[in-house]
Amino acid sequence: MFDFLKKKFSGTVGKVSDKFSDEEGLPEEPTDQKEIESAKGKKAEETSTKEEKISTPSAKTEAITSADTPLESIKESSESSKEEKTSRFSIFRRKSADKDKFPETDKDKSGDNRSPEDIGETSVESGSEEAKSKEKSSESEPGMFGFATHKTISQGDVEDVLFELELSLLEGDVAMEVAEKIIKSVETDLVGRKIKRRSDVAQYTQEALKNAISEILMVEGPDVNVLALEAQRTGEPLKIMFVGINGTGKTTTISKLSDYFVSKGFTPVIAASDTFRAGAIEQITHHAEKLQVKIIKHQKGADPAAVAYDAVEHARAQKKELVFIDTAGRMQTNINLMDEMKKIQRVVKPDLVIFVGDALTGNDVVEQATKFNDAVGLDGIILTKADADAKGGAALSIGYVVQKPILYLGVGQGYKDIIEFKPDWMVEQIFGANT
Ligand SMILES: Nc1nc2c(ncn2[C@@H]2O[C@H](COP(=O)(O)OP(=O)(O)OP(=O)(O)O)[C@@H](O)[C@H]2O)c(=O)[nH]1
Ligand SMILES: [Mg+2]
Repeated sequence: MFDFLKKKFSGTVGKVSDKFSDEEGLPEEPTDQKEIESAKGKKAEETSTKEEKISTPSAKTEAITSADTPLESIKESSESSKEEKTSRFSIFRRKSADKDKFPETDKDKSGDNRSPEDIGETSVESGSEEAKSKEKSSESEPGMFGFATHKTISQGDVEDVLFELELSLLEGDVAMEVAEKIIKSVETDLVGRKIKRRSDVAQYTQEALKNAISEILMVEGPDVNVLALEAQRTGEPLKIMFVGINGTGKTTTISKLSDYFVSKGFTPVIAASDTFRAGAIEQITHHAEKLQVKIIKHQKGADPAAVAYDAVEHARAQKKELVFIDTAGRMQTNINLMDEMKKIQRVVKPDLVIFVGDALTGNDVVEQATKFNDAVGLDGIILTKADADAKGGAALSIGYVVQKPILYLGVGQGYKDIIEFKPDWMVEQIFGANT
């Protein structure tokens, strides 16, 4: 489902690693027992500094095998990225710098109590000193006692690869602002990091990409399961209105969710509030009968708000927990139909307004969601046809751009073809070794 993104990100890991593959002086892996122990200790320390779970360096190295050939593209150095470096990753950076200090025992042995800062080991994070230290980044930096050779990742090491990644993301229907955020975040995370062995590069790049994607996908929103349980407890039905343009899958999604919640022991009622399109009432009636779910319907052309109102009254009277309001598809530019949707909202006051969008339409679906959000205020998003979407750009972008979470993904035409969307799941789909 996210093969395109998976391939591009793993390609990026490979390309950044390739930059360091010919470097002399960097060991491939820890060589002696002492170094292995020290690496283990540092790894544990690093893991505790981040909320993100990180897999082992060897797993990360496997992930780079599908790297594709770099394009011959070079981007001019951007000034703005330098400002970013002191932003939200500064705490992480400080910790990262700390862990690069030499082991206590070695200092004691030598009697040299100078801190790494004293001997210029940690780059000075200001002004021209910083710029200089970054420029010479690919040079070998000998450690205090000669055994700990390391290099620092510079902007020059990553900018062409990241520029290429940005282009790929745009090609994969990732929204411009999301692609830019990913690139900035990865650059901020990587530039200035010290590496002691080549395998560090793959690991750090993968971590940086994972951090960026996790942050993009982290959008707070409602939990429909929790709200349904709350409705069961209080006896006041949970009213959900589904909106979107024509043919995105609203009616199908309502059928899928009806089936899902029936299987969980709830009793939904469907409001056939698409009184506009020919055949719409028959279509949803067919699904309701198949699923044995109550449907409230009026004649074609009737007031959709009145249908929704009746469905809510029925649910209240019969102590049913859920009201799913189907609505006619409408273009965000159709003022009359947009006003009709607002009328349903005024009359019924739905607890949740969910936008149903077609993942295949890429950037368009993000634009549509933005318009619907402006018109009625969305609470969540369902992306359909994810089963046929090879790019994944809409899934990556829509929640971040609209600042409403994706709640479910439609993954086929059958009633069971719906999955709850969890950011961690998508991160795993993109970066997991076995997906
Ligand atoms: N492959 C795939 N097809 C889907 C999915 N969801 C819906 N569809 C198909 O998309 C088509 C349109 O679905 P509908 O549910 O009628 O869409 P709608 O939004 O209600 O359309 P209007 O009522 O015209 O606005 C149907 O053929 C569905 O089977 C999905 O997740 N995957
Ligand atoms: Mg429909």
